[in-house]
Amino acid sequence: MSVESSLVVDNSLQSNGNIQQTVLRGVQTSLLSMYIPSKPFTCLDGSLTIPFEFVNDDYCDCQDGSDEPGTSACPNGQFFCENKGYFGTLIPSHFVGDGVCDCCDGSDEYETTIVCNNTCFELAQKFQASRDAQRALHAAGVEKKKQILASTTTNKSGRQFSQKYLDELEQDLKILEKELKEKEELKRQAEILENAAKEKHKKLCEEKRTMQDVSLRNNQMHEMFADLDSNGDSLISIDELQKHTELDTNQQNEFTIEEVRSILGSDSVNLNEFNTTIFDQISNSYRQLPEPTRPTPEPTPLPEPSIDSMTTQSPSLETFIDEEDLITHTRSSYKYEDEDDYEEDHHRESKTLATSIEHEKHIHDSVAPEYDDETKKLMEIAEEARNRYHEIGEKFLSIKHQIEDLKKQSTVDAGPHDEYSPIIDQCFDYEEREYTYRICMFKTAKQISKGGGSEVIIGYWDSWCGPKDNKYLKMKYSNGATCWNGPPRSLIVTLQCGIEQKLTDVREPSRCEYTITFETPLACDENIATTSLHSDHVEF
Ligand code: MAN
Repeated sequence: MSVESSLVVDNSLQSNGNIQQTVLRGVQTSLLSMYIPSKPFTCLDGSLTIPFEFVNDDYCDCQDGSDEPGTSACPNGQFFCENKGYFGTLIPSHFVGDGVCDCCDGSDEYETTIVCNNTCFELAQKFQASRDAQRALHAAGVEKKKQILASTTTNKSGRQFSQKYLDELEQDLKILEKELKEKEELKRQAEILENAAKEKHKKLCEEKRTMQDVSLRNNQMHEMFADLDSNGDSLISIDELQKHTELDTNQQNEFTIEEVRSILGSDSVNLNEFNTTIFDQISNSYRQLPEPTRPTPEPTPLPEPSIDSMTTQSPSLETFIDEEDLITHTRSSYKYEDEDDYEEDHHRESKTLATSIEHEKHIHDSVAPEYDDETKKLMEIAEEARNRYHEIGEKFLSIKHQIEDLKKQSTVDAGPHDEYSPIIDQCFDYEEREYTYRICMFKTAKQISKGGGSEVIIGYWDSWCGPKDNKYLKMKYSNGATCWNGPPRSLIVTLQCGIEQKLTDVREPSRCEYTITFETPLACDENIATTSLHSDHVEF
């Protein structure tokens, strides 16, 4: 029946603007066959059979309230508004005769003096208008949806082409994997040569250093011996050593002959004995006596061992150490120009030979060895091999991730006709006063604070969660960041047909449980777009 025809009201049934019915008032059309005035009435739950006069007599006989559909006698009764010309509706029967017009045809207020205007026609017109608007929206949206889906099929990242594209990527990956293995092998070989050369160089440096240390000690030892041997007879005697009171371990008493002898081990020692038994024992505490009358040469600054001296530019180990040089350097390291300086700088002057050796060693140790040309070349080759390996490695990983993403996409349930596939991984923002809400479809939903810029995950893609008959109406994002003293955050996105793709109307109806609407042409329905094209009127 069309809206217009169904709105025709039988005036013969009206009095005071309200519909007058007696026996069958409030009975749903589909149940009329159960109410036959010539027969006893059986409660609809089958619990009791009563004379038909008991129906709508304003006394509740049936437990299910079915004997009083047209009065408010049963607390659980239901009154059927026929609403001719619009949709019939059920209202609780205690609304009947309560002075409020609940049915658009006014049938619930038949007993009262209240005049209910029949608004069913008006409602039907509004419904029709909104239905038409919906139809137009869905029609336009469906066109847009077709365009989006068409452009997606020509887009390689779309799911329609994903299998073909996936095959291509997997082929590329295989080639890259092979290449990566080759580069890895080249790198491995280059690194073997590089490490061997570096190791060789390191050993050479260590040998040089050891020889240098030995030579340095030898020079110090000779120098100290010469210094102690004041009479030049190539022997250090007790009286010569006794002048060095700094060697007296017991500083309270004088440095006795016995104490000196116990250091020397005899009355005198030659160079060899001094070297093997005395030098190391006294070098820590030994200090040179001031030499006021001896003219001192200009102090030559102790040169830092140059990097060159550590490399193979020096032709051989033998020529690497210039002993003469070392003697000059060490001598000058603890000689000053005059005595005043000595007094003044005694503290500094009293630097021991041992510290001097340690200092030299330290300098050697802190100088990074410069590699010889051959090692440098091998290092360059290895570095190049590493770079090539990493270059291919990065390409390999990028393709691998693309494949993983595509595979993941292909397992996403993107709607009954795969219509939501174009928005997989696409992100949409909703700007609100305090936060930006960002939903990356089938992935994550975030709440981004505008003040501090901190991001809170309000849910990860979970599932479709619309009603049973329209599962694809709503999306669920769950397991977001846990609310303080509350549940993990979650979001329900309701999809709605719209011409533009946009998020609207974010809410937090319960703490940390968010809702938002996503308007998209992809949610537009061809069936709705064409429903009333076949008929200009909605049947009520
Ligand atoms: C933040 C936001 C709000 C949420 C509270 C809960 O302020 O995520 O949406 O209600 O935390 O503490």
